[in-house]
Amino acid sequence: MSEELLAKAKKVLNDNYQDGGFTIPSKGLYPFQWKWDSGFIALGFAHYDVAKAKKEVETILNAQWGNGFIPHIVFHTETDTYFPGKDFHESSLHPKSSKEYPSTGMTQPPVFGFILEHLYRIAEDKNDMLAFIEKHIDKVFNNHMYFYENRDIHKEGLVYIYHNWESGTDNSPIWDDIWKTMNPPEYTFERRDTTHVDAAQRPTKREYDHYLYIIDIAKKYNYDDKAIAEHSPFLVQDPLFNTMLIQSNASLIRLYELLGGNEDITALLREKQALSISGMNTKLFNEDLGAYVHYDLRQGKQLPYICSSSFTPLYSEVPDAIKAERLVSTMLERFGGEDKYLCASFDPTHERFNPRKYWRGPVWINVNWMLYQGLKNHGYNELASRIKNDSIELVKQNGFFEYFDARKENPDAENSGYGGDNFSWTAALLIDFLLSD
Ligand code: 2M8
Repeated sequence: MSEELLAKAKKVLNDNYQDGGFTIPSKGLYPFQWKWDSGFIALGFAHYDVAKAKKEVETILNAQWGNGFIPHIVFHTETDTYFPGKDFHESSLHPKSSKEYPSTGMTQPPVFGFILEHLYRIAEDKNDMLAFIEKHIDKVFNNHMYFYENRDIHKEGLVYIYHNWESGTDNSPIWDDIWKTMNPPEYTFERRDTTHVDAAQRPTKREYDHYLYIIDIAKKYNYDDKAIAEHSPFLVQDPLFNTMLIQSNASLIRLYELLGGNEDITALLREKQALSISGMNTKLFNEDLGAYVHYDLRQGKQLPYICSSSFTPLYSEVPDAIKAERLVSTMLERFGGEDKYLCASFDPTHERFNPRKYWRGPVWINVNWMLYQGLKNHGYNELASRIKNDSIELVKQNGFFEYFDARKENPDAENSGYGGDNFSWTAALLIDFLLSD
């Protein structure tokens, strides 16, 4: 059975791979290269096609800007099946943007540090992979420095995101509080996502108005980080984003040590790492909720909601044993009922939970993969296995969907897989779940 599932997963990835040396997340719905998708996709390929794994990483890193920034979408091809495309984003407004690769002017979570380390773990030919890592690691380091130099405005080790699309968790109910502080114009545009996926599973038109308006503000300042920090109505420190930076820092330190030399770089990374870990614990941990939460820099306060990002610091050295225990009990209490698959993307006990709508409730395989790694690292082997088995089960029963209903008995639909079908990171991470311990 596993063999069959594995073969299907490889077929999804192979079919989504493009001539330009990158992999689309899903046909029609997402026709370009996305930053954090491409990290997870490379991990899947690493198990059976090392050349494609390397190419995926190389291609996105080629699109890096002169200031170390790596964009969230690289528009490799001309297609109008996606909105908003390159003409709306206009990355060329930024003086250091890539001349060769049109992209967005926003980013996504920093995956590549830990992805490079996983590529090394999986590689049979370690020397060959180390040579690849040596060639690319400085680009990833420069990306981290971009974050610390431009987006850590209070020098507390926590970097901001200025758009919900930067979080990766696009329409999370967390952002509803921010939308209440804004009143964007009604844009006229043609939605393309809802021609591929049932509108009930996607953000609303009014939410899209907010998304576009924040981009318009950033464009007004030519995507200048300082101006964005001053003027963007959305300015948030996200526990998932910062965790991924921290976990990637740790990987970079280990990889630089393996390569030898580089003492200045590792010393700098260690200094940033210590600051980031303490920032996470002092500013983003919410004692009452027993979880990490988002911090709204505009309003100067925590956004007190629990979502799957709240538990992802487990995938890092951020929580000590006491906080890790607290996170696990919060997760089990609110998200872990016997009638549910782990791990819903938003608090199932909250009124804003929606089991079918994208990042407002469904289970996502990439978050599950990070939670699995984190729980294992902190010694919660049983819970880690439950998350892994739930992920495999959801894919086995429903197919390689983008997201899944967390309810084991689903009264609303026969198939509990939602969003895009033949979705790349679902396939890629399933391959890793099946082939790694
Ligand atoms: C979703 O986001 C894009 C915008 O980036 C969209 O809705 O058009 C998110 O799930 C994001 O995390 C993901 O990287 C992207 C591609 O899979 O799709």
